[in-house]
Amino acid sequence: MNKEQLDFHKTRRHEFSRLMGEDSIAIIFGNTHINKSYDANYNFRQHKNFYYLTGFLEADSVLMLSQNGIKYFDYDRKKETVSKEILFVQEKDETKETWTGVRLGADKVKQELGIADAKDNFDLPDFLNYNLFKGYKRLFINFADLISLTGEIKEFATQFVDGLRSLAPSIQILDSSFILGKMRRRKTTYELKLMQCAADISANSFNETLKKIKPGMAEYQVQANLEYHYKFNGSSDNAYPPICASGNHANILHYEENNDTLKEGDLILIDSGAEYDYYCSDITRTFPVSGKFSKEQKEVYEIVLDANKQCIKKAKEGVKFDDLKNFCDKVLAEGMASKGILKNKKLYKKYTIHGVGHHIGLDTHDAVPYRLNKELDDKLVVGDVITIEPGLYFPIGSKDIPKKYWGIGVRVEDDVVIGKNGCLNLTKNAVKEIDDIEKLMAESKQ
Ligand SMILES: [Mn+2]
Repeated sequence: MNKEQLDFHKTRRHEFSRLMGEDSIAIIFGNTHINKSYDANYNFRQHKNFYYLTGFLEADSVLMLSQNGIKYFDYDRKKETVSKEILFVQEKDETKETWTGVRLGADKVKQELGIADAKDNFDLPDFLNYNLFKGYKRLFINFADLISLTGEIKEFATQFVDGLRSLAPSIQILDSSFILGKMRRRKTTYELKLMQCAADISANSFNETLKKIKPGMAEYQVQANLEYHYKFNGSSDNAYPPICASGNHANILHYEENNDTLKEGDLILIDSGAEYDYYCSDITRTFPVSGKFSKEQKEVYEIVLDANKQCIKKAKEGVKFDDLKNFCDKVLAEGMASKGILKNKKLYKKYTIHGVGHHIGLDTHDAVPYRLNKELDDKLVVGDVITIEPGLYFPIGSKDIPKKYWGIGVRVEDDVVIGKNGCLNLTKNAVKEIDDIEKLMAESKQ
């Protein structure tokens, strides 16, 4: 881990401890393995909040934090010790490491992760039973994740949950997610660099994939092209399952089957993003399968692209997320009316369906609180990263829409960083102008 990353996680731990306040302690469980079938597990992915605080990628780890310090009897040093941060990790084990990979071990935590103290994770139950709850008023814990723990950590956690009952009258037990969500909302310079990497990998992969699209291809082959470029360029995972929705499938917002065949004259809507160092990107582009938009497809696309560009222009500090959504709907509704697609403007919501966007960061739909929250109203602030993704959807059978538009679904989505006087578009390299799309597709056919 380089110094910049070490400093980032360190400042996150300090800030979290500060926000918890005095007389508080936090126990944050990392992820454990999730079984796929029989003796095979899913690929291990660290819990995002745990990652945010530590940068540590091993399973079965637990972080303890307290501003006042955590008192415990250290049997190695044979004296009472106080520590503001302790990481519990898997113990070193030659046999197990031969099968499942090298473990960092408690001895190297300070040097590698910059966390002051470390213990083997089997020390945890003792720690919880005998040393922990002396003089604390508040315990912060990631409750929702506690339930899904597996393996050895599940045993510790079960004992711990049992113990909570006897603690409950004397200590306030709180979920750690809210404070962490608030912290995760504003991205630091370090995080924005990683998000730009994720966005660049995705944008370039979209441009490369665009060149391969042609009638007769399977949607999963479009997906394979994207994923090849993600992985090849250093992405560790998809940010979410890619949506490669041709024709009328584009009108199902979370279509993930990707098993149909691309047909001449149809559009294909691709909503996908690479993850880079656990940070997500989220792009949607809509391309003509044959390389040229039809007249009707072009009309719909132009309205959506216009809304995308106008909203990006408007997004800056102080603008309310809800106002941005209303503005977006207005542009879409007026666009539909002016082109004679929708006569009764009042019905626009049936065809715009979703909001203008969402926060993005370590999660695609970033786990941050906003909207309808008195403490944090929905005004955008510097360092927010949001998606802007207007769409129009005309499924086959849409009553209020002329038949020639049926089966068209268009969305254009970018990821932007909110600044004081405007925003920075992280995904601007993914082509979205009609001329650029058609030109790239024509070039690739020569
Ligand atoms: Mn999105």
